[in-house]
Amino acid sequence: MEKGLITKKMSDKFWVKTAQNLFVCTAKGILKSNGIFVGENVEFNTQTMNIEKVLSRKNQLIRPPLVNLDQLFVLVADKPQPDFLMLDKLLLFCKVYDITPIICYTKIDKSTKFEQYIESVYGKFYKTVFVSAHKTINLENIKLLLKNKISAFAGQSGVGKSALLNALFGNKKTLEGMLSTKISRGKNTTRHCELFEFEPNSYIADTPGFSSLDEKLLPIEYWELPYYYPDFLEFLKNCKYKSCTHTNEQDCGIKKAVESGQIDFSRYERYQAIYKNLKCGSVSQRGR
Ligand SMILES: Nc1nc2c(ncn2[C@@H]2O[C@H](COP(=O)(O)OP(=O)(O)OP(=O)(O)O)[C@@H](O)[C@H]2O)c(=O)[nH]1
Ligand SMILES: [Mg+2]
Ligand SMILES: [Zn+2]
Repeated sequence: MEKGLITKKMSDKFWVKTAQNLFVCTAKGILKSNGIFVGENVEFNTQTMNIEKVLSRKNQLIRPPLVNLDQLFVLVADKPQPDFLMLDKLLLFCKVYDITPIICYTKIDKSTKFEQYIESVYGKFYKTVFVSAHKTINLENIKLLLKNKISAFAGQSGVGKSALLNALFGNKKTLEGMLSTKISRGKNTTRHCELFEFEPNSYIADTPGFSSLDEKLLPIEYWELPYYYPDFLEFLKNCKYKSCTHTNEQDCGIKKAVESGQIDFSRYERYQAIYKNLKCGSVSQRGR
């Protein structure tokens, strides 16, 4: 039996990387039906090439479908127009699953319309990097952040994930898509997640773009939501009620911070939307 890391999955085949080699394995029975994902640590039989055991996971994302991530680079750009609700959801998933998020503003060779917004709303609480794949701006910073970690690039289709990976590691690791000028949306060129080992113990995954992410999949209760907002924390003590949900209550520290401009109004609106969605689908709400 040997231990390895799943770096790629295609139909029912798994690419398993060991310290020395790369093997193509299969899986059977319950292991297969429970799902084995890219990023998984496994034990496999070197005679039969069968995966026998999946070791315990540090975390598991559904979108992108990856396990054991250390870091997630959430890409935004001027085009396609940023989906800040998606950004907030990805930051929330990272917080819940203990993955370090990095907001990566790319294509800065073109324009940086939202730079000020990102810096003022997120800059104090999340790491941000401003890069260009085409003009190789600030790529060295990203390389340093990637060292000895399992990381992934995530974000809307066409935001530039594959381009960034190609710019970082040359030799056209993945296919960069054409951005349709009419709708400013990328063609979905990346279809699966795959981990590239660019130096020993340093892995990066390109991921397919997606347009929705369901917060109801998170293993949290709706009332826990504010605690996953680092920008809310210092204001919670100003709420009159301990169980304040920061939605309809009077005398709410979060709402006051929104009124005084210390919390961004649209970020708060997005919090409300996520809160409502979590509440209507929550486990306790369904009476368990
Ligand atoms: N000007 C400029 N354009 C870029 C940059 N990075 C990517 N693009 C363009 O943006 C478009 C989409 O890039 P991709 O890298 O394919 O986007 P993606 O995020 O991988 O898209 P999916 O695989 O569909 O999820 C392409 O036309 C790229 O040439 C950049 O740094 N500057
Ligand atoms: Mg891509
Ligand atoms: Zn409150």
